[in-house]
Amino acid sequence: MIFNPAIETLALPQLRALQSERFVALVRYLYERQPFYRRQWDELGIDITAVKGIEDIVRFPFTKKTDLRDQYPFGMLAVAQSELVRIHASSGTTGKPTVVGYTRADIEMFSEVVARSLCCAGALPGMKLHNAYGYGLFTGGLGLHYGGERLGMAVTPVSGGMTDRQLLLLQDFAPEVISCTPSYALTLAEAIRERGIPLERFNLRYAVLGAEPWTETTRQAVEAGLGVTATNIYGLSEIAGPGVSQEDYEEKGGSHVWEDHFYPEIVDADTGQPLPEGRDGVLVFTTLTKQGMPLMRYWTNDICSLYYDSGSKRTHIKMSPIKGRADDMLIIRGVNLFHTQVEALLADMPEFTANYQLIIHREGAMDAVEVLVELSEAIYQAKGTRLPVQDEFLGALKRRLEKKIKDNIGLSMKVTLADRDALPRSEGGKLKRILDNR
Ligand code: DLL
Repeated sequence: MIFNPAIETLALPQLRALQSERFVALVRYLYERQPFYRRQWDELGIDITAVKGIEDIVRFPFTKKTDLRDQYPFGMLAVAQSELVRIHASSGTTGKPTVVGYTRADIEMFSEVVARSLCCAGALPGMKLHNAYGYGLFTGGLGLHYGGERLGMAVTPVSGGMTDRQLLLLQDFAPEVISCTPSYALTLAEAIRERGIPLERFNLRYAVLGAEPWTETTRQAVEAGLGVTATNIYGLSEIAGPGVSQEDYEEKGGSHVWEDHFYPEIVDADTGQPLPEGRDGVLVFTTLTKQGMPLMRYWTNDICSLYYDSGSKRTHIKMSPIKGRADDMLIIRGVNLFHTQVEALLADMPEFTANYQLIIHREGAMDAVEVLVELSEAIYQAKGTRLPVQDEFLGALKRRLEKKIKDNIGLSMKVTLADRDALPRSEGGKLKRILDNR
């Protein structure tokens, strides 16, 4: 089902006209109400009366996370604080959090894009949603919650963690849809396997996974382990929260950006110049309809590409899966590396689980990467329950992955085989895959 067919299948010329109209209004709105932007644009001599359409967006500078930090807590608001109905914040690893304020209309828009996303993921009105995203300052919990209700689902606000209780509710409430981080979906799938619960006890059909990068390797494991069709949901608090883009459950591959509200661009990480369709670069968003805290050309730091897919049910542009964040990109001996590149290579290797970790350390003057991968149940069944320490088979397996990494990524990495369940698991939230010991 398409939640809002009039908008989601709007022909591109009309979509562009709508974006232009909204963009011109946004520029005026920000200039009148937002001292930060007015000062910045005045200093740069930007004549806002010359802004006629969305193509003029390139005249404006980017907004960076540091701008939001500098304006902490409420300096980015374009409305009086009394007009807000909700405040979220993203917990930065260092310093002060990034604050986002929503008006009532913003929450309605946010709920609509999540409702669209859920439909795009396969959900229908009347189904039940088991929402295992964290409730709190994080936008995942409340974001999916309001979107599910908006679609007409019964939402259980389970939040993350307490895996045994999750399994109980999944069996007893029999939801068709689950939403959580991909790493937590792996935790749940493993817990089901370990406890020997047959998949027939569950009624799950769709999983809506996001908030961290993931690949086909994780998709295979989650789909098999939970008996679902798993799709990608993307978003960030600064722009709204989850539901900025969503992958279609039948098409898979890329995620539709809801372009009538969020105007996406891909730009070169170094020069900031716009890049053509299909090229990887930094994803930048302009919010076209927000009232509380609209952002102009917000630099997400996420790396992906954008492309139109004429074979799709919807017209809105698609974004490729996020490779990683520019600030999480490793540069190892001159080669750029995202951990998702290693994850992707574990697909079609049934000897391993989808759990892995990269450890970066120094070897003399050089950076070295050790890849910890976990042996899957298949190996134990093949070899009995105890693993021999020295085993030709395991040695060959290790060398096979080392060669695959070298051939595909162009870097030599040391592969270390970990015992099943030895690596850290998500306990509900985002999982850290890289340990940098340099
Ligand atoms: O993670 C919002 C969200 C909640 C999205 C639930 C999807 C599901 P933040 O905590 O502000 O918001 O983190 C945003 O997380 O810039 C990306 O780096 C990363 N991210 C979010 N979704 C995906 C995804 C939420 N599907 C940051 N794939 C973003 C890859 C993702 N990375």
